[in-house]
Amino acid sequence: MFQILTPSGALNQESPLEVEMIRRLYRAMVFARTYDRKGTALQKQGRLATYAPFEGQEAAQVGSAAALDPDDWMAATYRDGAAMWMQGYPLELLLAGRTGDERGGSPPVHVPVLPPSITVGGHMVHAVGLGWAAKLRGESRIAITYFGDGATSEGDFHEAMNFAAVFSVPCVFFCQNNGWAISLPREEQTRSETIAQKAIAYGMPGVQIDGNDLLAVYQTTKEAIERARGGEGPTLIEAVTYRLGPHTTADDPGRYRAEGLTEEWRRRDPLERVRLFLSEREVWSQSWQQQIEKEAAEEVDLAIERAEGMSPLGPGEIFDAMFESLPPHLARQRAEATQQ
Ligand SMILES: Cc1ncc(C[n+]2csc(CCOP(=O)(O)OP(=O)(O)O)c2C)c(N)n1
Repeated sequence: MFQILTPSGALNQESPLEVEMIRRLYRAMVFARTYDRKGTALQKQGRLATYAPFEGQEAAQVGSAAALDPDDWMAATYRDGAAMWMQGYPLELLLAGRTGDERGGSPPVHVPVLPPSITVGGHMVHAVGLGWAAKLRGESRIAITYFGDGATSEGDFHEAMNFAAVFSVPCVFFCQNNGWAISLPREEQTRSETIAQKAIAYGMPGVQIDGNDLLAVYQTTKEAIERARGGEGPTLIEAVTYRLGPHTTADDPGRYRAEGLTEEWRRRDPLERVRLFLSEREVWSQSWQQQIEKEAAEEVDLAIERAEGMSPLGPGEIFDAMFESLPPHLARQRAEATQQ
């Protein structure tokens, strides 16, 4: 498994990033964790319908998204808020989506990110379509798709991987192997020893990396993006990580996994090793930490305010996002729903 930054903050090899950039990405991870914890709290207060926390997966999401160009496409899941935010998806829309508000799924047109996919694996074929379209149009943008270990058991994974390899589509398949698909452990998901080795069957490179290592994630994703942009086709990255929290706010992981395992992974916290690295170089301090945590909390609170300040939807509007013109039975239901 490829690793650059060890859990104790030491380098196995030269860093692909300057210290100042690592500091910026650390700040982004602090921001992501703040957002994530507030997401869970909001759900518990009944202000979100459901929330899927990504605590423990910040390096995988922030490190990979940092390697993208601003117009590269992203198709991700309900657990990928940090990656989506890094690529420009407005936080207030991520939050609004979690209340069930359809407007949360319509980012501004200049944001190259699809709404989060709840359908496991379904968005992977969309990412391949976006990458293929970019290639046919002679554009230099690539597509990245994020998915979990469980998604690799879906037919969509096979179709997306095969099509991307056959047509040399500029696409990066980024699997966050976080150990579990709800309560199903990765070992019961597939007989393959690794997720990365599945790439061999499709005829593309596959690489397994320490997904809690910001630098390994950044470097590997950067190389995969460069391959894709250079016309060399797709890559599968397996970022080995761990979901420290529950699957969603409706889940109790105590029923299917040992607390000791989670504690073990807490010692491999993706933020802590970067903090140690920065501290060693004297570019981290307690006061800076407090300052960035405060700034993150303020920014997230503002997004919450904006999301909660959106005008309420009328009963007819749930019919409006799917069809250009409503089929007759839905038109009838819409009329009924909107009758005073
Ligand atoms: C097609 C489909 N089947 C089942 C579900 C129910 N479901 C939601 S999340 C999930 C597990 C997904 O696990 P994984 O792909 O490893 O991602 P993770 O949630 O761990 O990030 C399942 C089975 C769904 N949303 N979509």
